[in-house]
Amino acid sequence: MRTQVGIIGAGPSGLLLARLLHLQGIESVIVERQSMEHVLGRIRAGVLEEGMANLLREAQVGERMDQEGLPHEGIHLAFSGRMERIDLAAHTGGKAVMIYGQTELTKDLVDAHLAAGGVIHYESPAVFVEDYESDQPRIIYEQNGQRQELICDFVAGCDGYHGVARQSVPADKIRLFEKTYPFGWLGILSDVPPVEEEIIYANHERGFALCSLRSHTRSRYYVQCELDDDVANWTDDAFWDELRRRLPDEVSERVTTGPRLEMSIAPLRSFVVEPLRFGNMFLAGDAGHIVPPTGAKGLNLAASDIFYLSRALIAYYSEKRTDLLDRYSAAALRRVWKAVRFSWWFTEMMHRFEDDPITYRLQIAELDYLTGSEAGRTVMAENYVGLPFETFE
Ligand code: RFL
Ligand code: PHB
Repeated sequence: MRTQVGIIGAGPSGLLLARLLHLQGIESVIVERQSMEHVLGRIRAGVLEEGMANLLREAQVGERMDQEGLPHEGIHLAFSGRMERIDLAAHTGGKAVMIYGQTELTKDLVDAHLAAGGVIHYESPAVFVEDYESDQPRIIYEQNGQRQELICDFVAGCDGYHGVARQSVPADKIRLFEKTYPFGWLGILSDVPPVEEEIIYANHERGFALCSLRSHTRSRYYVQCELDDDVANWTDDAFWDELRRRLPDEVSERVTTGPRLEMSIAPLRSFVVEPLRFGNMFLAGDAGHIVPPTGAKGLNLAASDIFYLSRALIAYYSEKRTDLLDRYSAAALRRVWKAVRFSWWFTEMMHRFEDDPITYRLQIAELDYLTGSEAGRTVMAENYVGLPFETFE
């Protein structure tokens, strides 16, 4: 089989790229390891920056997001029994974030792409990318137990942290930067009204907690847990008790509990690959970088990579320009590193690290300073709503 752009992975990165290319008449084929049901059943991110929301509108998949999504102009930081609201809009000239689940967004992308005749091969794991330095790179994948080849002009490795695109590159051609954190997040999804309309990030001596939501009737909560913890150790009641203990009293009293729709544990890591381009193969999204979820940047970084990559590929096919392809890696990474830094800083400020009383006192002093200063609030707000995409044309 032959196509212009071969895409590995039907997560948000791969689908958004396919959609933006399709709208410019550029052909792609996506190969995805999992089934469609599996991909659409994953519960992940929920906060979209304005830049990402705009890119989804450009990809003509913003309709349901605009109808059902909840624009948020503020977040709360809870610490020392207090709650401080950061007014995102007031500190960023009116910017907001959009609450809309990655699960819904992925469904919208799949529906639009298939309706437009797009090709996605599910249950077709890529095993290797060959000849990516040549002008005919090939994705080797499996389908129904048979080895298949997809010959392309370009390969987009949108295959997440465990993907094969990155692993097709010899170790001496790639630099990996990685930091793991000594804890995870235990998350619950439940059809109960959220305790607060806006997201709460809570620092507590027992550990971090997060109150988020998907709608007015569906809540998403997290508590920091041990890395080796297991969902099987947690009853619903144990989760709700632990969550309530970590919130200020006034908030804790208002938590509505209910049965889980889903419960899972996610590890936390910071990870960056340099560069993001290898000949005619490009990495985008989680294939190229991971951030801890504090700050909600992972999905948004996937979108900013695709912003740069789609423009670079479109300039190549429409004007035979190669300069944007040459600049992709540096432009994407510049924004990636700033979000990696923000996510690391926010993580360090909010989580419990061992039994070190000075760390906790320093965190509280930092939160007190940050929320008591206009400059501090602005730093938080402008990072949270998302730094601007660079001009890339
Ligand atoms: P994805 O979504 O992981 O998609 C990659 C796709 O590639 C497929 N794949 C392969 N396909 C073919 N052949 C192979 N060999 C393949 N290997 C892998 C996979 O099956 C998958 O379908 O990466 P993408 O598209 O780059 O999107 C990135 C986002 O999914 C990710 O950044 C966020 O979900 C991260 N993240 C969060 N980000 C936020 O911005 N806010 C959040 O609140 C947030 N919460 C989360 C998260 C990630 C989580 N994970 C990964 C456990 C919560 C969780 C639990
Ligand atoms: C979520 O709603 O899943 C969520 C929100 C904010 C975060 C992380 C996750 O920082």
